[in-house]
Amino acid sequence: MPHLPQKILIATKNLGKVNEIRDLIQDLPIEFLSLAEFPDAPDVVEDGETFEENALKKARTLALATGLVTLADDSGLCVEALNGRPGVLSARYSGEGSSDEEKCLRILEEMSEIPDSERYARFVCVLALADPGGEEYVFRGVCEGRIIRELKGTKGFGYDPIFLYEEEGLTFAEMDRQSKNLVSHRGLALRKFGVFLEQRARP
Ligand code: ITT
Repeated sequence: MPHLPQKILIATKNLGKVNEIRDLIQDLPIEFLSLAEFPDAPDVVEDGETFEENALKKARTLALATGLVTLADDSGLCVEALNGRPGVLSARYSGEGSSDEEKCLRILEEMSEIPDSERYARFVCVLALADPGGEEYVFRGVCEGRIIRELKGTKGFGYDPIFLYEEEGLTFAEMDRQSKNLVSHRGLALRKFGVFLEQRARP
């Protein structure tokens, strides 16, 4: 991919992700399209064992289906005391179609006996960029924190209300989008993606 693509499809159905991605990639002459503009796009079964496998599968499938350079995000929460769960199962932990609150409550329940000193967790985000010709790139970001014992805050999405970002003393759901983006797993991966695009924008 020697040149900057004119259009990039953001292949996610998660509005929380779309908002964070749009916030961070604003300054380049690229039109970002969403899946809302492709109602017939295929559903991708996320059956990989790693975030990388799933992100690449989503990006590759949608790039081939639409003919557009496509960016996909696979991400999730990995809790040390739960042997890395929910991990790649983050979106459907607590059952298919469960709400964000139900997913958070399930983690809290599973961790009820875990002492404060062992509640380490990390958010991981893998962004995959695929072009219909078969070129593929991956950008990864990780953010470390702790799981608290109740839900706190109403911003963000997913597991944000139970994830304490210790440097701020706040959960991600108590931080506004800009502050979260500065330190989050997705923010880090997106900045790597931004550098990649800027290198291609130079004449
Ligand atoms: P797409 O596959 O359409 O992108 P999804 O929500 O199904 O959307 P994933 O399979 O990557 O996406 O699942 C990621 C889940 O991990 C997501 O649904 C949240 O529950 C959680 N997650 C990821 N990033 C998060 C963040 O920044 N804050 C809170 N929870 C997050």
